[in-house]
Amino acid sequence: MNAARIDVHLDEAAAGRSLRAEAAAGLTAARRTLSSMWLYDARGSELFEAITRLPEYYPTRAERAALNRAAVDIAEIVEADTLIELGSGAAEKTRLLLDAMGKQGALRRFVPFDVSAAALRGSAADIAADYPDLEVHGIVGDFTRHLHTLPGGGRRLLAFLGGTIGNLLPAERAAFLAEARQALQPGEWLLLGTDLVKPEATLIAAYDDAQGVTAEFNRNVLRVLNRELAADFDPERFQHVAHWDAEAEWIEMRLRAKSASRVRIAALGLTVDFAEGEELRTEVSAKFRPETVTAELGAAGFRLHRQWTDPDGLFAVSLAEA
Ligand code: AVJ
Repeated sequence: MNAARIDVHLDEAAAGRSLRAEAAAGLTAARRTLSSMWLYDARGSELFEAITRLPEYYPTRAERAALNRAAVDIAEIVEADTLIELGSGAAEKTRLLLDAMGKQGALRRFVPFDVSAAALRGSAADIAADYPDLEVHGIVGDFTRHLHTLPGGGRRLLAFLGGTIGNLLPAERAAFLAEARQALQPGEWLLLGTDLVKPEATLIAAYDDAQGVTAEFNRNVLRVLNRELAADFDPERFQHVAHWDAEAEWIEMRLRAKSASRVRIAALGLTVDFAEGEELRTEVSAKFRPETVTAELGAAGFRLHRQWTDPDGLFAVSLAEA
């Protein structure tokens, strides 16, 4: 049996400290914010999986359709022997690339990279079992801090799919792309998935679905804070809000206090008062225009080689050379 090797580069204690410091700052700021990383505990990850199957949540299906069109061309253009996938939860889309790259013939190694050791062990083992000739080398790390730990050698394709880059603020995004460029050698490749700007009604429906799954996903973050930070939020007293910021071109998920409430966050030594109607931002999800993706890649030192979308033009995958 083909076993997967897993390297752990994440110091969980240090990661926890920086996340808590950021939470203390964000919860006491004039406009309250929380890192979207808190959304993904086990229940949050399950709820996100349920979101990807909702009729209104088009990004997952649209990206799959774009990759379906693109995978064979990508494999022939890059001729890579290594596929590195950041945030490698989406095993189904990974397989589209692995299959095309396997047929092309150069592929030898798959490097899934994820913050969650549990998710990584599962997907690495599944891929290792289904692709017996592939060397699987998983890395547990934070893609905003540990890109320099990626194994070198050969000719690598670094894939960052799902539109997750949209969860970074513009300055964080620029820093991430610059680090990705540094981690690659000239002639190696980046494949980037980005959700595209579209009519507001489509976006709001995708982030505020009729069944309320996204609302539950958003409110679950308060349960995470209750458990991880010994807080006493009452999730039922907060309403899910999806807001389109037309200026910044991003969706914000927010939690709006239905009534005035005082929350104790014991592990941070904090008491936070919410006025009725006051909002806490829990996520930004930026939407892109094809030409801004090209420009941002260019600013980081990448050269766009080709861009694909799904047939409806909802989502783009961009292939760029380092
Ligand atoms: C997994 C981060 C790409 O931003 O669309 C889904 C998360 N948030 N519904 C996104 C999410 C609300 C999703 N990403």
